[in-house]
Amino acid sequence: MSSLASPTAELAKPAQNLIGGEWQEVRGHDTYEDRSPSDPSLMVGIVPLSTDDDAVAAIAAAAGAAPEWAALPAAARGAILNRAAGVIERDQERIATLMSREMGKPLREARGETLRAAAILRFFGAEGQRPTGARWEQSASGAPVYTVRRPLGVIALITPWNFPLAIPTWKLAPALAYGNTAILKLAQPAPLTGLELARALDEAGLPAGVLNVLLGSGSRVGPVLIDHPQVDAISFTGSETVGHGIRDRATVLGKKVQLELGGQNPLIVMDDAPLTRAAGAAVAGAFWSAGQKCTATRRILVHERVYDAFLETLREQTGRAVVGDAEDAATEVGPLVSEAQLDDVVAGIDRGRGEAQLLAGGERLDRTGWFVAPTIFADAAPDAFLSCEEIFGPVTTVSRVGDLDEAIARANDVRFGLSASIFTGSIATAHAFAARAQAGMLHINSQTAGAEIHVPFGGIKSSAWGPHEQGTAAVEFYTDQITVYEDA
Ligand code: UN1
Repeated sequence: MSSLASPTAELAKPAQNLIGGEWQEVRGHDTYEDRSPSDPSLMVGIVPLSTDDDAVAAIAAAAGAAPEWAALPAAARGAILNRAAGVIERDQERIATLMSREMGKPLREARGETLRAAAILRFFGAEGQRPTGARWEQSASGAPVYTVRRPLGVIALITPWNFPLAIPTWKLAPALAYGNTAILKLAQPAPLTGLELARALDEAGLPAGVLNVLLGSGSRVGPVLIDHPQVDAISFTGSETVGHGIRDRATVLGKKVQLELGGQNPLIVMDDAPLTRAAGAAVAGAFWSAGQKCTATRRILVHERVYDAFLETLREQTGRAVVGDAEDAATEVGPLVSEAQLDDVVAGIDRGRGEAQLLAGGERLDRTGWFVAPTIFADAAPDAFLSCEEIFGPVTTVSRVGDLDEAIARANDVRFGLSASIFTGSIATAHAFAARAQAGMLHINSQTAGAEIHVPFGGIKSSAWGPHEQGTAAVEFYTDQITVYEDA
């Protein structure tokens, strides 16, 4: 804790935007208090609400810096990303502690997320050493025809609070690596963690204007970012409603849009599954970080032959999950990010009580902070609210299924398609699941959450729009592909 304590004077000063290479006060006077969800009496910082004028200034700075940044060799851009990775690694413990305090992510996971951000920067830092296109021969002459990638220009990155460092990084690192400049809008409930990414890049020598950071409310500055003619593309992670609104508005303007939205992720437990491991994955997927992941396990579909045995181990493991202050290294289930989020989750649980049987939890915890007990409902009907909608908290459902066909049909019977898991000892069952489950990320014998940095990440159906993110997929969104016919 002491590593973070800021002098009172510094706390009293509002955080700043980064625009055109300068840390600037916002062009308005409204601020809010950023408090710790584990203990709301603990102030983390004072954050200003950016205005339309701040957004316009950020866009102008990004547009001004774009030509020179795009003209640098990719390896030179990558060297800056690599140096920023080193800064994050050096400051790992301080950043992880800030993340835990500000967002309520348990320290164990916050440490992992911090290192994940550094690894993402290193992956994209090496893009300058990888192929940028393919080369063929023209049919009649044998002369070359090849593809190249070009940056899009200025990209707005609108990021959520639940991965307050990793998601800004996995949008920003490819945006910059491929030669774009960016405006990064950090989420209102946990923006100070994301500012650490900007600080690291600043320290690493990123030229002025290449990255511009806006604090404050998305509903305030979002419309400016979406509508402004100098913004070429928008990448957004967050709710389905907001995401679809951004898509509908931006695509009409001819902009490229990438959305990562919600999930209603199933985990299937077959009768040949290792039950203890499957229950461990269900607990981790449903309850770690208090279920505040779009990849969290919302529905557990269990073969009827092992239902009772699975339920027993699930309840037992849920009972053992360590709920506590996010900054305690032993904590597995921390608080919800804010009181508003707590109210939403409690309202979802109350609605669930009317449609399914409550097996565990179901209450706000009687302690300081925005805590809800890990909650399990049984036998929610396929069309129940609990089965169809995303409650963004430590809430999951468990249901009986008769066979694999029924499990896959139930798994697919939602409008979302982000991630899905199966636990089975059978290769044939696993392959049938891999062929038929409707989700962008499928897990065989592992939990629904979690993502490797070097592989594509993204959903299908209503969980996403546009190209996938991360790893080898990121180039599709952040560049245009151009084909060059080269005759002498
Ligand atoms: C993960 O499961 O580690 O907002 C990543 C989210 C997702 C990221 C999940 N876009 O929760």
